[in-house]
Amino acid sequence: MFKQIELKYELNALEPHIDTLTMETHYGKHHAAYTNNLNNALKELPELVGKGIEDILINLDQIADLRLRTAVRNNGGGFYNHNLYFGILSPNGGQEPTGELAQRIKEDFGSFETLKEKLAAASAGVFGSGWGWLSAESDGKLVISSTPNQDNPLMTHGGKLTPILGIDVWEHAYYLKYKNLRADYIKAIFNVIDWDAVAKLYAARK
Ligand code: MN3
Repeated sequence: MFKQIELKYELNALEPHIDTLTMETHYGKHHAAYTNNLNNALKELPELVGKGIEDILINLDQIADLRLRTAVRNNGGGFYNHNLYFGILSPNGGQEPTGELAQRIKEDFGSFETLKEKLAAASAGVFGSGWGWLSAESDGKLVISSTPNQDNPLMTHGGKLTPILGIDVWEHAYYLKYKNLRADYIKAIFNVIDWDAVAKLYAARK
């Protein structure tokens, strides 16, 4: 049984950048539903019991039944992506990265500001529902990408990229407060991204 990440902050703690009603709906309904639907799909896939979610998502093509493969792709992706998303948000976020991650950002993008601009542009440019991503290769190189739906870099790069930061640009992530202004939501979310949490994922990359 996969379980939603426990939040390290209250549902109203990310105000005014992420509003309370959005958090209640997003974490309490959407993420809960992905998790529930994933667990239901896995009841029909006993061979996957005990595997980690990363392993399952990297090897989706090993699920022979196309209905179940789609269910795990969408709901397993939704489960994993939101665990990452809610885990790298914090009311104490918005700081500058430090240490190894900061050094690599400078090497790969020139500056933290440039990284934020490029990540914001990739996220804003998703057509329809999807995600903007910052991931790391095993040697530490940082890669920005985007995916549709609940796909993620584990699926698109066969495990060669470890996602370390995901920006959810589904309308359910921002529409209650920002309406059609996705770019304003993306600008605001940088105020609550916990770069210490991102750095931990970077250090733990595979
Ligand atoms: Mn979402």
